[in-house]
Amino acid sequence: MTLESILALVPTPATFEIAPGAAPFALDAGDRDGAIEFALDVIDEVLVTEGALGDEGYRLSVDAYVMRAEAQTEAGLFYARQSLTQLVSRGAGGWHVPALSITDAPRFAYRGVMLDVARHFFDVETVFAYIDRAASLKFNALHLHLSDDQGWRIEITSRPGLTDGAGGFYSQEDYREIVSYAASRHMIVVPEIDVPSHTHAVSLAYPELCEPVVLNDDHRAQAVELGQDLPVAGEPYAGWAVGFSSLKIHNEATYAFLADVFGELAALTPGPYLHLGGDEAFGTTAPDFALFMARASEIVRATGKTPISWHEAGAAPGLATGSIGQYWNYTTPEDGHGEHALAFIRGGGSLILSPADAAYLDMKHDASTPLGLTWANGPTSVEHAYSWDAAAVIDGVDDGDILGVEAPLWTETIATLADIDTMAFPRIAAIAELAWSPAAAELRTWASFRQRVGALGPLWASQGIGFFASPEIQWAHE
Ligand code: TNX
Repeated sequence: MTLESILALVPTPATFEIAPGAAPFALDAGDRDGAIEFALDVIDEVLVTEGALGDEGYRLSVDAYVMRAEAQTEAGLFYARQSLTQLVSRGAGGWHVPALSITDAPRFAYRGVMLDVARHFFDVETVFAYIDRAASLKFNALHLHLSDDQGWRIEITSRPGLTDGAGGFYSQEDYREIVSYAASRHMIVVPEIDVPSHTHAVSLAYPELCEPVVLNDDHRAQAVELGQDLPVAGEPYAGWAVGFSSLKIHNEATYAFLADVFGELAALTPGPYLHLGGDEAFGTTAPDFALFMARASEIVRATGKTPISWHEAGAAPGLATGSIGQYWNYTTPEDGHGEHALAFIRGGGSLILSPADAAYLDMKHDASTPLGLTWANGPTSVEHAYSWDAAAVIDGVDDGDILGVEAPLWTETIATLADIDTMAFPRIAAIAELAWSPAAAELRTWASFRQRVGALGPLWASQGIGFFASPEIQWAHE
């Protein structure tokens, strides 16, 4: 394989033509970073008003004399530039971009990555770095999991006790900076406050809002297996148990709290969505869960934002109309999970697909991976992360019901940017392609993907991304 013989682009474009044997656009010799800077300077960028490129599409044409990008929006030009960056390579005559033309637009409007900043907190610079990585793969949404049992990570001025705990949090000014950095890379921020469970951190600051800890046999067995303490009322918790905490559901003060929190978040967030969690409420009865999710989702909607919740909330008949469900069960759904997901579509909403056995970036790559978890059907290879289709997961759900695809990164075992990189890469590129590339795109195959992703190794290395050098991929060295 030579780099010249493949179109080294991830996600692969909707359509393209390579001019075989045509002279490439030559760039000044120099180090790779320098070459890329030069390429971005010389590209001829044109905003067009007509055509079918849409909000995010672009056309790119390169020959020996000119590199030209056309789009109807700044976002489209931005994606043309991301493609160009990946297409720079070194051939016999130095750095160049092959002669080609590409017409490209995304399959799904929502292409997300999630970072859990609650289990481990990540500073603003690290979030910026993750935004850069995601934007380079044409993701357009950063979902921040801002609260969990282990910590509350966003300043809420009306409830100042929430951020008294250890570990760190974003001031509202920090959050605004994240939002504007993301916007400059054409990404929205989707903030998540996970309720009614995953709220032990709330109970430390405002115990009157929360139920006592409810433990089950799984919690006890897991604590023994992992050698971790069980959660205790009134004490900070750093273990991996889930679903033992809950807000009080029959208490008006809970809903006043939610109105304050989601009200402040809505005011800070220009994007259209607020995520309210709703997963793993193991200590809550089904009727109480339904009542809570109905009221909480209406509180979110009253802020003017569209509520997103994890798909379990589809069990709640009174969920706010138009709610979006984020599906986390497997690429082959277990009993009941597909039905809960379908409830969002019946309720006038749509789905974001994040099947845990394929899209969860915190699953181990293989049995020897030091970081990560294995609960989602064991480790997740790059091939498995790649080899599914969003419209084939849930019977009766097709492209029109799907808002998009998201790759979550939970951080029980992940504490640094290097940890993020080694867990996310290269699988994040597989999810990027699932989210962007049309199912029928010529190169949307595993055989092609593993070559194209291998060709990106030198670019990632030059950007300081310590990707997992999966043996499934034949990595290029230059
Ligand atoms: C499941 S699936 C969770 C998180 C954990 C994650 C670890 C879902 C919505 N929640 O609470 O951090 O597994 O992989």
